[in-house]
Amino acid sequence: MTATAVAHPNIALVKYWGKADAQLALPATGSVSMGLDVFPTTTTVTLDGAAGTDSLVLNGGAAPEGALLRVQQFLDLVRDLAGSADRAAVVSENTVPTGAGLASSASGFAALATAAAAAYGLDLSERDLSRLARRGSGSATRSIPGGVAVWHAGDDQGSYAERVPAPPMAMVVVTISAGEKAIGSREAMRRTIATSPFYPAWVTSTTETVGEMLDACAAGDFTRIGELTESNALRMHATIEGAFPPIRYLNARSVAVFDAVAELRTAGTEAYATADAGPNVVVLTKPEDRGAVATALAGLGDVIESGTGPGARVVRSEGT
Ligand code: 2P0
Repeated sequence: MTATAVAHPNIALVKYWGKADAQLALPATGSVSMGLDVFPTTTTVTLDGAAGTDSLVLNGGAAPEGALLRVQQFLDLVRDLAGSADRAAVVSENTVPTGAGLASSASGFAALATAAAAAYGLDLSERDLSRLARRGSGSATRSIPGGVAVWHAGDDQGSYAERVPAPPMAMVVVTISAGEKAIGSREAMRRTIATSPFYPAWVTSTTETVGEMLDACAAGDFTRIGELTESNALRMHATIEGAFPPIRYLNARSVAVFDAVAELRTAGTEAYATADAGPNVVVLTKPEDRGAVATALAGLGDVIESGTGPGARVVRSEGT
């Protein structure tokens, strides 16, 4: 059996920051995202009953040991579900430009979950596929449905992502730094929970914001969606900066993009900034404004425009 799947990254409008259960990858709060239509990951999983171990090729080269281990642990979950002992060869092509600063784990584990489920003959609903992707990486949960999606907090059964109705939206990715981030989000989440005095307030306020965001999406209220997006991103960064030792992802050039976005609003163009675990900034716009926003921000970094993207899907499968 072999299956190939494609998945896209997503950018959170209401952020996921911290787990309630690391083993089951249950988030401390819900989150809401927009899927992108750029930077797909394409992953092929081929079962090999004769192989003694799983293998992983990333962008044509041997994968780092840590990445292979994470993929093997994920495939163990799939094998448990399928009742199979077969090892697999995994080949993954990630089109995120080096240093774009968009986490590849969301599209990566969404594509892997989709391809592996098909290759191992699991017939999973979208909900169960998103629960499975969650075990690979939290943000991958939201790349299964694509579009504008909510990832529910809850127990193992209840923590999945699904699409929600929303107005047409676009994003402009502003890449500031090609450098590796100083500290990975997994470790940074742990440190934030353990040491930031602001973390309990983050959980309380974000839980509230998820509800407000879903209301704004259902109402098609782009302005409210944008205001909540920028506010929630800054609250996340404030919470992370409250950790000890402190973690600061935004740099002076990131802040310059937030300022430029505020100036765009003053000048009458609706745009709202957000940022994840790194210095790059992503700007939420209306589809009709994305070109103008990209032009206005072009001097501050490399800009790439994106519309709202599709969910993960199998593009090829063979065998019996
Ligand atoms: C998000 N981020 O909601 C947040 C905002 C980064 C900042 O999800 O440990 O790679 O694999 O569950 O999903 C990045 O964390 O973490 C992330 P794990 P993940 O998009």
